[in-house]
Formats: sequence, C-alpha cells, structure tokens
Amino acid sequence: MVVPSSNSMRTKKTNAVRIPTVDLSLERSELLELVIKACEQYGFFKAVNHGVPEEVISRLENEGIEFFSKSTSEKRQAGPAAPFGYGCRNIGPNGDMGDLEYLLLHTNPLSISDRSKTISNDPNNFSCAVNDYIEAVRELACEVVELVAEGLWVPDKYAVSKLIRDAHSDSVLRINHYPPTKSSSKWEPSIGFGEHSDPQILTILRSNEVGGLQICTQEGLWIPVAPDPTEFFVMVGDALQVMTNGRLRSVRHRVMRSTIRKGRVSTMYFAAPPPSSWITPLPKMVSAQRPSEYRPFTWAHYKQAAYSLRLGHSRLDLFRAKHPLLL
Ligand code: GA4
Repeated sequence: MVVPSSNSMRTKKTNAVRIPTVDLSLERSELLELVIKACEQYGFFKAVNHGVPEEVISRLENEGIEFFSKSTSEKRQAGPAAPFGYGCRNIGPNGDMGDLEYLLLHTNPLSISDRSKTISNDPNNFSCAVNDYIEAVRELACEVVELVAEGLWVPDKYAVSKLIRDAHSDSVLRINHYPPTKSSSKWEPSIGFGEHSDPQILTILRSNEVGGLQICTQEGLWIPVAPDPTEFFVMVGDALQVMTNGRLRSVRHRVMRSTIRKGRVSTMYFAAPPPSSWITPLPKMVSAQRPSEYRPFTWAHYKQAAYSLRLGHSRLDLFRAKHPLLL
C-alpha cells in the first residue's frame, strides 16, 4: 500500500512498494552494493542479521515500558525534555505537537547516570540497560557507515564512523511511546510525529510490533513500514547526505496513529559527530564535474539551525552552496 504525499492524511491503495531489506551477513561485495542502492534510492532499509543480542533489546524496551506506565506526576519529575528528559506531546522547542510521550537522552554515560535518578526507581539498572543498548547500536551504526564509505570507494573507511565513536560525539537516544487509541467509527488518523528528516548522520530505529512509521519516497509517496520487533531500520540523516555530497539522501518520515489497543514503543539512536566537527562532503565525493553542493558548517551550527525550525521544514537548503538568499 502506498500513500500519496499530500496534505490529506487519508490513504489510497496503489502499487505495493517493498522496503529494501539488507542481510548484514551477506558476502561483502554484494552487501556493499545493496547498502548503497538502498541508501541512494530510499535513504532507508531494514537490517537483518544485525548481531545485536535480543536480551539487550528487551532489557531497554522493558525499562521504557516500566517508565511510561508510571503516573503522570512521576513521569513529569524526569522532564521537561529541554533538551533532555521526559516530554509529552510537545516536540522540540518550536511548538510542534504529536500524539506521543518520550524520553530523550544524551548518550554520554555521565549524562545517562545523572538522568536515571529521576527516571527509574532502580537508576543503576536503567543506566546499564541504556548503556548496553547504546554500545550495541553504536556498533551497528558504525558498521553501516563503514559499508557506505567502502561502497563509495572512500579511501578512509573510518572517515565517518570515527566521528560517531568519538568520546565527544553528540549522539542521542530517544524512546517514544504512542499510547493506544480508542476505536470508534468517527476516528480519523492523527499525527504521532510529524514529517521530517533526522539532522544527524544515521538513525538506528527499532519498534515493538505496533506500526505507524511511514517513509517518503523521492517521488513523494508515503510508504507504511511494517513493524518488525526483532530487526532494525536504518535511516540516512542530513549530515550523511552532505558528507556524500547528495549521493545518499536523508529520508523524510513520520508516524501516523491508527486504531490500536496497544501502544507503539520505538527506540531511535541518532548517531552524530562531536559539536565542533565540520560537516563537509568527503573529498572523494567532490570533483570538477560534481562540485560541493554545500557550504562547510559545523555540527553545532547545523543543529542550531535545525532546532530553530519547525518539523517539516528543510534545513539543508539553508546550507546549499548556491542558496539564492546567500548570493
Ligand atoms: C528529529 C530527530 C530527533 O528525534 C531529534 C528531534 C528534535 C526534538 O525532538 O527535539 C527536533 C527534530 C529532531 C528536528 C527539528 C527540531 C529538533 C524537533 C524539532 C522541531 C531529537 C533531533 O535531533 O531532531
């Protein structure tokens, strides 16, 4: 089922579009080809045989469920998410709203241990579950960007992954809870999380068995992504689009709410560089025929610009080499 990109939130049945699936245990050359193809075409794929232990996934999900089942006043002690902590309905600093509640955490272990005190009755357990999960998905994100670098013939295979592994990396973890909705004949689909692309390098997403995620194709069609709790979904972020000089595309996505009796719980690891890192196309991606499409900027600079706009607004246009307003 494909949903046309229009302001209407109604769905329309057209041709089925298959979400690309990449088996990370495949032979290297085949793997490189599939990863590049999926990232060029959709900026999105499902990663199977990812190697993240099931126990690491379930421990984090259980911590999330335990937190979201607390009373509103207890949860509020961990908020507001400005920028880190518990948030409910408000997304970001510019008045965006969504039908969800969430925990937003910086991945720095000191920050996690500090935050855990207001989130959990057993902060040690919570920190351990979060740190173990981050360590595992960080490895997965690094593996993917190393495949990307190798697949694009970038001489330094670690050019991007070393930014994510850096001790000062600005990576973030988010646990979203979209509460169950009551079914009624008058019920209309609503927005859980509005359309946007992620500003970071790469996002590693996982959810329980409840759907709602949709991705937008280059042709502007919205495709529902069937949930798969045992696998991860990989999304290209804006910073990777810039580093590859537009060869890979960041994926626009959103979460729609449907009539469900169970809540959707999703976890996203947003792999980011340190704030002072320059985000510029990798030298291999620039040539006389393909000059840099972007002006150089630091991650701190881009993040500030991204966070100053509402969801749905493209931030990358502000950094195009020949932005009409900057000429
Ligand atoms: C989208 C990706 C991450 O969830 C996030 C989001 C952030 C927020 O929720 O505070 C933003 C959004 C995200 C992009 C534009 C700005 C900032 C909300 C918003 C309106 C944590 C991120 O880094 O950027």
